Amino acid sequence: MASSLPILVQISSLNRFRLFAPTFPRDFAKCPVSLLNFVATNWLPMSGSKYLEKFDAIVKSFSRADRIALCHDLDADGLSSAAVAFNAIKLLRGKGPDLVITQRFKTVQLLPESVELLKRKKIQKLIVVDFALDQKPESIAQAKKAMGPKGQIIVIDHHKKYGAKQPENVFILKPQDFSKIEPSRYPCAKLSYDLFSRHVGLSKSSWLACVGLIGDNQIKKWKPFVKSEARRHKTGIKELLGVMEIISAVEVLSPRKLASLLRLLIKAKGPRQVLKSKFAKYAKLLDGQVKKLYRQFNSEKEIHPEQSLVWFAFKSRHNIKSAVINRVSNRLYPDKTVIFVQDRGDGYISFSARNQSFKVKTNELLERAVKGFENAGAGGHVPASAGRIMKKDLPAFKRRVLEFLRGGRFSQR
Ligand SMILES: [Mn+2]
Repeated sequence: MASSLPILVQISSLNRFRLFAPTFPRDFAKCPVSLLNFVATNWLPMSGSKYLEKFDAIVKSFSRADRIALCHDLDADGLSSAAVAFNAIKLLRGKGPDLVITQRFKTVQLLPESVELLKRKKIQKLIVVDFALDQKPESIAQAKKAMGPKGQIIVIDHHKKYGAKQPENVFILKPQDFSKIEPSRYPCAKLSYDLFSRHVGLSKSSWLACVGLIGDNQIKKWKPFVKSEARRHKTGIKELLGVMEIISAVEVLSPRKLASLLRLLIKAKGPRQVLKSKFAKYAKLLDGQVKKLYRQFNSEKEIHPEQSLVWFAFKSRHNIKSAVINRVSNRLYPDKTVIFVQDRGDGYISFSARNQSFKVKTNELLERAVKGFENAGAGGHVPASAGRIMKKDLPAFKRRVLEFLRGGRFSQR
């Protein structure tokens, strides 16, 4: 529960100190406190608790008069994070965000119309959850420009760190800053829940944190939390999983309805309200398509033993690959790199990669494999990542992936 957070912080700041101690005089205990303070504030990077203190200060400053916007990723963790953050802001200042931005498609940048909205709605504080806006510094600059000199951006995210320097009035908070938990194992819905729980009682939203971490494939890591919060809400893992599947299905089959689904998640008292809603039919629809693609995978997959790689290319109009690749990678090939390559018939190829063993950094593999390609992008977590290239670059992309994996690049440990 939330109370575990301060302990984590203590452990992580202790470790930082231990790392640093060998370069310090042996009997540093005898050093004047002022010298220690000087070293801590001037030589060391911001310590874990400093990051949390900064988060606390920002959150405490939220007032009714502020114009606040919330922007989020489109998957189950992204929507759950947004619902948790929405409810937290409402508790903090007696009023939810003034604007919720559910973008047209999944991306780590703010689309031009989103930037325009910030301007038109006179937003002063933008909160972004579950995507690495630091991957797009130009997006940060555009948002800052739209909000004016006093505009503030807060990013709560659990992807890898991209930008080294944070511009003024931009605060990017990731688990890496204050916790030893590998960031992909700390889904943003749980992260947001833990962070905002430092200020408001969020137990009514804890089931949403569970939905998010199930969406990001982290139920094993957080089993005690999920079990206790399921009990609190008189529900079970099966129902939480059902909500996750509904969000994923709407994301794939009808992304334009995500904004309305988010409003339901914010209002709902528990999973049952979502399972009974008009959105439930999408999960059934998607399930049929997933089963079909799973069969196609089994007959058409390519195994590359030298690279410990399973490669599968297919055509589909819907962005269905995440739902299937998770199943394949968890159930059949947890030890291998699995890559799905999807042709949606729009001149682009989108792809996903998984490696549940953490032996290959799939995010860095994909980022390198698209480098220099026109209109291309890639990113994500060590065990789960994705991206897009133009169709003409597919042969070169595949050649690079095979070469990188054969050479053992992007391997860990
Ligand atoms: Mn996430």
